[in-house]
Amino acid sequence: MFNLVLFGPPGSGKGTQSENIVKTYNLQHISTGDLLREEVSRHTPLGTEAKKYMDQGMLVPDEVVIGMISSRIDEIPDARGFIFDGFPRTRHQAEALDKLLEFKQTKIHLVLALDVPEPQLIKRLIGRGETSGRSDDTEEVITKRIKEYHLKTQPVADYYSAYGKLEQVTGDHTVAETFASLAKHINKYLLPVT
Ligand code: B4P
Repeated sequence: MFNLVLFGPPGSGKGTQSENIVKTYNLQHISTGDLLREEVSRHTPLGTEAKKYMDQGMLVPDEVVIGMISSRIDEIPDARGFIFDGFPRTRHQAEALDKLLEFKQTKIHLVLALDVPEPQLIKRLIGRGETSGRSDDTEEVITKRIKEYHLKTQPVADYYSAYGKLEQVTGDHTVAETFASLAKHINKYLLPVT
């Protein structure tokens, strides 16, 4: 089993690149953003609670997200591996993920961090907001999400760096060029299936 974390600030292209990685390496995609948005659209109690945080550009409480991840991993017992997109976003989430994977006798093998300059992030997210209708893609909320990232999520990079698992990848080239840079790292662990 090979497990990858795709890391980076809001709008750095985690969701975009995950699609390519999933197809090329046959990994199971777990995106906490997608899982939360699904709960919101189904108007579940979890979704109603999460929406309050998401609409303000804040992180959803750790326990909610960790519980969701744990059940999703359990649903796919024979996976070739997982790509975690947008998770972990706090040090507490990173530690919880390590414990969950250890219980399944596996671990995080590689963390790829997408590096994109802040003006570019804002431009991309405003652009996405114009078509996606996502309530957290307004300029005011985007600014808060980026602040929240620096405060709570950036330390996750140090956590993985201390274990020698972190690799930085430039994320402001085209989607194809960025994918090629990510693939160079993944190929050291796993052969493409396509
Ligand atoms: P997410 O859904 O994870 O969203 P994201 O970080 O904004 O986007 P991503 O980096 O995936 O960017 P994308 O590929 O779409 O989080 C949303 C919210 O959910 C969070 O704010 C939080 O409230 C909550 N949440 C999620 N996970 C959580 C957790 N673990 N704990 C607590 N709360 C959590 O790309 C963005 C845009 O850029 C797109 O329009 C794309 O087309 C464009 N783009 C991508 N790559 C490009 C490139 N190379 N060139 C030009 N444009 C590009």
